[in-house]
Amino acid sequence: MFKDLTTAKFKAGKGGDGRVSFVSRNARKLSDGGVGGPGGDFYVEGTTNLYDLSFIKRDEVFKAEDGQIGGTNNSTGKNGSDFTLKLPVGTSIYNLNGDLVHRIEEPNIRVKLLSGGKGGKGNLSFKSQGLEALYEHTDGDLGQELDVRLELELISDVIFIGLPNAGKSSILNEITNANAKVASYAFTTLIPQLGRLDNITLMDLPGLIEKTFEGKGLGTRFVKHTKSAKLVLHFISLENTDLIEAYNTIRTELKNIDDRLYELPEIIVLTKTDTIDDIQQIKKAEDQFKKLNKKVISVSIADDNSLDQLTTIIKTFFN
Ligand SMILES: Nc1nc2c(ncn2[C@@H]2O[C@H](COP(=O)(O)OP(=O)(O)O)[C@@H](O)[C@H]2O)c(=O)[nH]1
Ligand SMILES: [Mg+2]
Repeated sequence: MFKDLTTAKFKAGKGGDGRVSFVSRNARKLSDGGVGGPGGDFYVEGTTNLYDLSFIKRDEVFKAEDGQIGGTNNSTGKNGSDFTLKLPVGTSIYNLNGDLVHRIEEPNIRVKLLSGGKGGKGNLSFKSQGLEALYEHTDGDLGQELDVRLELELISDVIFIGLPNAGKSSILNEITNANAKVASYAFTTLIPQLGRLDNITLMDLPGLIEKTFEGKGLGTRFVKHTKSAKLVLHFISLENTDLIEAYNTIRTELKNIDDRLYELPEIIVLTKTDTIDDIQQIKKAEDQFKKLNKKVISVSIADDNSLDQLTTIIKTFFN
């Protein structure tokens, strides 16, 4: 199940404790315990390979490694390894007071959130304090910790809308690297599908429109994931007998869901041209929308040329 909200605990590593140890020299016992290794730091990094937060269990603990205890012969304990948590681009990290700690805006940039604890002092560090300090040492400091609430708002440039079966998932799969489920059972899932076309992110949001048609009223739950979108592709299957009616049905629905989405520039994508024998009929269909001053293109997943034209139109919009 798609998850865009969760809680977790982030921890940097504890510093290793200082060592108490001795070396015998000329019948004298000398302190030689080293300092503990520093605890690992805690980082976060954005990735475009994750599309939701379902990989995080509620209150899951993510932790950098602790430093190790100091060694003999004044050697420092081993460092704890750093930990990097990868999060989908668009994730905001809040503390439990609700203050924003960090927002993941871009992929592949590592940001340190929490520092590991310093290592404790070994007994060698207390040498100058005389015999009574022979067994002195300090424990390593605790690493910084943070209880967080993670909230994801997906980043997308283009939103796909249309009635179920219009061909949205099929086209997303054809023109991007996405692997969306095709066929009518797909609208039983509520997982937003994203695909990349160069550096443009396309999003098919089953549930935005389709679920409202199922009477589940889930449309608005997904609106927050459309905030960054700049273009709507409106898919209409040429199998519809009344294309304008199909168009208006979705437009009315969209206006109810979100004004901003409704006002975005829109391109009409008439799908499944391969089901129409008469080319004139396709032209007529396009003309109906051109008369409404709409940008329109006809495609079929069986016609590579039409898909190339569609990608060109999308890329040109963002140039
Ligand atoms: N003939 C034909 N069928 C298509 C085309 N595109 C999609 N389909 C079929 O239409 C059905 C619904 O497609 P899907 O991509 O799941 O639509 P979605 O509900 O809008 O995501 C599937 O059976 C697809 O195989 C097309 O260009 N031509
Ligand atoms: Mg679909």
